[in-house]
Amino acid sequence: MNELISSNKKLATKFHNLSDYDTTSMPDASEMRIGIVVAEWNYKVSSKLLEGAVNTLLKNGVKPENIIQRWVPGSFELIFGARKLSDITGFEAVDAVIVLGCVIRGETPHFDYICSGVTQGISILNAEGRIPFIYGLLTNENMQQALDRAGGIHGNKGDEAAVTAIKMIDLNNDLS
Ligand code: DLZ
Repeated sequence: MNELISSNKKLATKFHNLSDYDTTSMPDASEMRIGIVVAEWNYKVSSKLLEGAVNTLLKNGVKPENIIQRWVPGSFELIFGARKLSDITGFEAVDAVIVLGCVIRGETPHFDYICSGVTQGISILNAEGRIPFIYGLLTNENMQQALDRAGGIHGNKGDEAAVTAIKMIDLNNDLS
């Protein structure tokens, strides 16, 4: 048990860059179907998050035709978009939904309302326990901080979301 804890700790402290992950321990993703909902707001950032997520999914063996992507106007709409994608049934059903967006603190209280709304919404969807919903929302003070995390010096949160989706689908398959 101690060994397990210390190896997990090592993993947690080793990776600072959002795009860093152990490529040798990734589950087989060749049959996974993944939905991605992206907010148009702060397109310069959200399009980079999308690029990162799609590239990482493809790199890990997800088939292009198994990535189902939709745009929504702003981050607040990510919840509805994610829910709708997750409602698809039959052979087109997705195994996980990634939401991607970028909220920048402005001069209005909108920032706090949107961030907490999206966080709560995605938490509720996750708590239903049907499929995993992956939270790829950047919540930053300014545009530079966001760009740093969307393919900049801190990596790309889209990559991180894609890796998380694959791992959570694998966990769900294992436990279902
Ligand atoms: C209204 C708004 C504001 C002020 N800021 C952002 C933001 O930084 N990032 C984002 O994704 N969306 C923002 N929005 C739009 C809301 O998410 C939402 O689209 C509108 O309130 C309509 O429901």
